[in-house]
Amino acid sequence: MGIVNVTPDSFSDGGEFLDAAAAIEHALALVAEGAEILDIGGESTRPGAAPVDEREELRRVLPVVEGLAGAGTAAQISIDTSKAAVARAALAAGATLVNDVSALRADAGMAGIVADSGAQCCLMHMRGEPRTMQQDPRYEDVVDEVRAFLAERLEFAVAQGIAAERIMLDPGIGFGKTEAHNLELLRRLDEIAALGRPVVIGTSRKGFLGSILARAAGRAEPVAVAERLAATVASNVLAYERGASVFRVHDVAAARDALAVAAATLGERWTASSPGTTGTT
Ligand code: PMM
Repeated sequence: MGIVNVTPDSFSDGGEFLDAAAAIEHALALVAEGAEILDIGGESTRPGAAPVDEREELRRVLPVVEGLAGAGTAAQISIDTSKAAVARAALAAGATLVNDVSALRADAGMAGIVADSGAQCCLMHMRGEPRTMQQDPRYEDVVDEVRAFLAERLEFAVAQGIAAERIMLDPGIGFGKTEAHNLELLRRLDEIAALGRPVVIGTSRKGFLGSILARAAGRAEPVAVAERLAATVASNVLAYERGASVFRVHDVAAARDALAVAAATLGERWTASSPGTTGTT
């Protein structure tokens, strides 16, 4: 899953693809690198980010979804939003996956939109909201709590008419979690995969990687976002080995090559949609 942030303030690529033409060109380049899903987002969810109103979010993402659908891209188009109106418009324009970091909690209309459209959805765990989520997050057992949350959201989604086969789950790396929480989730990702749905993992260039690299290099400040590619790849390979099947990344070619080797090493045949995902992912 290649990331296409149409935002001025995302933590690693904010402002780079704010113009629709630049975002579309970038998205098509990610497909050429091997992306099977393009995740289009118009609202940054980085820690401390301010919410974006519906009109502005639509203005950012809709031309990109329309442009990609019009270009006849082979990739599945995912809309990264928690707003029902944005999801509805994107689905009408050609998106077939709703990536909702609120797991259908932020907007009462979202579950119905997904259910009626027949689209897939990704339900992600987040503690709190982006503005405040990194203020001293605590858990008794982070994996048990995230797994219980995702099980409850899966049950809710199915009760709202979204077939289980259309649902993917994501532990939400970095969303209300310390470095130790993120690492525990990655270490025990098989417990999340045991819920029986494809697991999406998003570690790409995130802050905990910068902190680990800084300690390893004896540096005081987290390593810069642009220097986190190898760290991202390492976390994706380990997540794959523990059952993740969708990898939300900025750098698609590196992830694809690393995962192909990981799959071959584990004796599995690699396609971007293996293992365990439905046909379209
Ligand atoms: N991370 C971000 C945004 N959306 N969606 C899912 N499903 N999982 C994630 O980990 C996730 C997400 C924040 O990262 P970005 O600013 O690089 O998009």
